[in-house]
Amino acid sequence: MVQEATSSAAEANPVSTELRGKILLVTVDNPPVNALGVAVRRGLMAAIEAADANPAVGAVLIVGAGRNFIAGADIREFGLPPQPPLLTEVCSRIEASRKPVIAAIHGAALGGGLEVALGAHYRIAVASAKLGLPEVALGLLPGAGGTQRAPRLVGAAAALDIILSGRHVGAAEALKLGLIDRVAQSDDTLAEGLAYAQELLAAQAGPRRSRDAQALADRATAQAAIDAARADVQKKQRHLFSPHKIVEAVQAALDKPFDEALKLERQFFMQCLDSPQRAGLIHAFFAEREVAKVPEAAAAQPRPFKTIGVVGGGTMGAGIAVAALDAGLPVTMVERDQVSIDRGRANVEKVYDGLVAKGRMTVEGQAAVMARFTGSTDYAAFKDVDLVIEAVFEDIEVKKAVFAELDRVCKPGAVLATNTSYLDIDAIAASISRPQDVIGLHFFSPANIMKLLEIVVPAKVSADVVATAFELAKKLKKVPVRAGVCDGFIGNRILAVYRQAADYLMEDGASPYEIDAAVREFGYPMGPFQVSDLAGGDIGWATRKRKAATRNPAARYVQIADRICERGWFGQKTQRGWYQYPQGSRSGQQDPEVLAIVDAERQRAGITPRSFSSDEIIRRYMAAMINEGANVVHQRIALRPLDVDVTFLYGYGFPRFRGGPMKYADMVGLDKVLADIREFAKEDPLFWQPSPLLVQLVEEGKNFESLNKAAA
Ligand code: 3H9
Repeated sequence: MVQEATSSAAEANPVSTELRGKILLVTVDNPPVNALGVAVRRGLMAAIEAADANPAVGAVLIVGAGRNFIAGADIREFGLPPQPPLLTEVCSRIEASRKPVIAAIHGAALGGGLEVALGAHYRIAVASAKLGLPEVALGLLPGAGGTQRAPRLVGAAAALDIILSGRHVGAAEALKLGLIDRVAQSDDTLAEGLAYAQELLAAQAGPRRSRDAQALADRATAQAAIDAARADVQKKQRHLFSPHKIVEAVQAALDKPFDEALKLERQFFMQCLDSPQRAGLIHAFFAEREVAKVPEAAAAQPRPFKTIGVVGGGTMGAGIAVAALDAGLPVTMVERDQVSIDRGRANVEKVYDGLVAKGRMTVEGQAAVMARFTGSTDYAAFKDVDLVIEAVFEDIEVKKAVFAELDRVCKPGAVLATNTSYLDIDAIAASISRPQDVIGLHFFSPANIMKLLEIVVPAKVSADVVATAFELAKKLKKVPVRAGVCDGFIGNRILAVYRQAADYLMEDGASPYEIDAAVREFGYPMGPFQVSDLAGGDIGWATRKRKAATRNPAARYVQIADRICERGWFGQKTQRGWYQYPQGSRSGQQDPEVLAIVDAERQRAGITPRSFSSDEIIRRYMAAMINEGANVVHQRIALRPLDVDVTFLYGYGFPRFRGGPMKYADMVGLDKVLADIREFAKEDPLFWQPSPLLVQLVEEGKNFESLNKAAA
């Protein structure tokens, strides 16, 4: 056995080679995920050169060390000057090898990782391997031959599906599609890869290049698939840049010789790389991983939890119960009486009934899940439960009464959580004998679907309870964001402010329909007035009434929404709100009577309406959001700007390709945002008070990202 280093700095080389008989074993070992940084690219290039030059080598086997084959290009290198060799050159060099090259895949073979495998001549994968070309999720396209080799191997329709969705393809499906040649019999990737290589050697199978594969031979079928994808992307992904380029790259695979099309793919890749969408999406990728890095999780071990309690069987409580059941946890739900607990159980069951009806769950599966659910009207049912989440009516006295019961029955060390969306958790914690165990877990509705979980950290909570909450989020597959205690925490506090900005815009002259249209054009799925109709106008109305007594009388207050609610127009559920929903339709129609109410309110307030361009609507809407986001960071309600970004990406429909409000602010330029705020302040200095943090950053010539970096 010959251990052969491919560079003089062997210890720094993440690609090692070892001759096993006639097979050159090439191992990529670049933790954590074997990303294809420059050293890996150089190592692979050198390994293939060495194999071609060495007569003792009959075949090459590429494997990944650790948990994955290769997870793709090194995303951290994007935006830096490219270092040779380019990955596309590496893949082409592998493909050009005179010796057969085999990729043996386990774990993730994603993006550039799969492209390396497609550059190889034969592919074997263990059954649990996940293959995919997820570049689209980063605002990119497969830029190392993926848009050319994949269609040639699996056809245009399958390739477009894989590349445009970015989904992970299991080994069995990959085999069926023709993306790989074999699914391994066992999980021993190395042994299986070596055996396959031996077999190929014995059969004298030479290189077999993906560029020569023939799955595009039926041109008419391929063209029809491309046309369908083009139409679909134009309709559904209007705002995005890279999907359109993906379709054109696959078109080139059909129209042009391989080498020419490969060059075009590179050009498209570079255009994507330079787009602000790439910057926004990659920010989102790292931000959603950074949010879980909080001081308490680093300092303390989570408390073990095996059982979950839920107080309240309404929409929220049932959704939380389903989220926990879906994660395999047993759930005990307590309600105040038999009727309520029956309704709570029915609310949980309804979710699974829906899955069964859609064929996504069997009746037996449903029964097995429901066997883990216990309903009770007695708090004593919580006596052995490790973590209880309260989801009762939003009233501090009601919540305190629930916590008094929990304090009485729960075992020492049980985590006691509240799902409140704005109440003072410090006050709830102070009302019982064990404030160190009390934390906020703010789920978003529907709680079994929405990914965001605000973990609200009161003053007296112990670090291990915070660590437990982050562990729970992981178990429930939620994206956790750490928030401090204040009215509305991160998300709802900021929402209240930009929602107000939308109301001011409306009273000053923009129609709710113009505002919604501008916000949709910005990339949101819905505008704020549509969201209000969906959520129910009565919810906001109740909040406004609650806050009326404490509202600053000098602050501007727009009454239009109250006029709408007074008529009982609460949105979709009443078939009328800001829009009309005839016969329960979900797509609203503009309502001239609403416009008349808006007009009457303007007159009452003595306002002469003016027109607003979409651009100005967005500038005001975003300035309000960013400014309050800066306040939230300044007051340490959010640890970092990226926590605000993730909150809005996962809880409020903020367009992911813009990276979140704070990333968007960085891209616009904080000086411009501040200049806007100062301009708007001339009309209403009370509302448009620049955040001290924003002012400070502009003065220091810094951006929000500098704070993310400083915290890392
Ligand atoms: C591409 O390939 C372009 C090419 O077509 C063309 C080029 C010319 N680079 O997710 P985890 C880090 S684009 C750098 O928590 P898991 C991650 O930030 C790429 N770093 O683990 C984290 O760091 P930290 C296409 C990366 O087990 C750590 O690794 N590929 C990369 O839950 C662990 O990650 C993709 O989009 C990377 N490529 O999931 C795949 N990937 O510990 C992206 C991860 O400091 N990656 N990191 O927080 C994934 O989907 C998941 O990471 C994976 C593992 C499924 C692999």
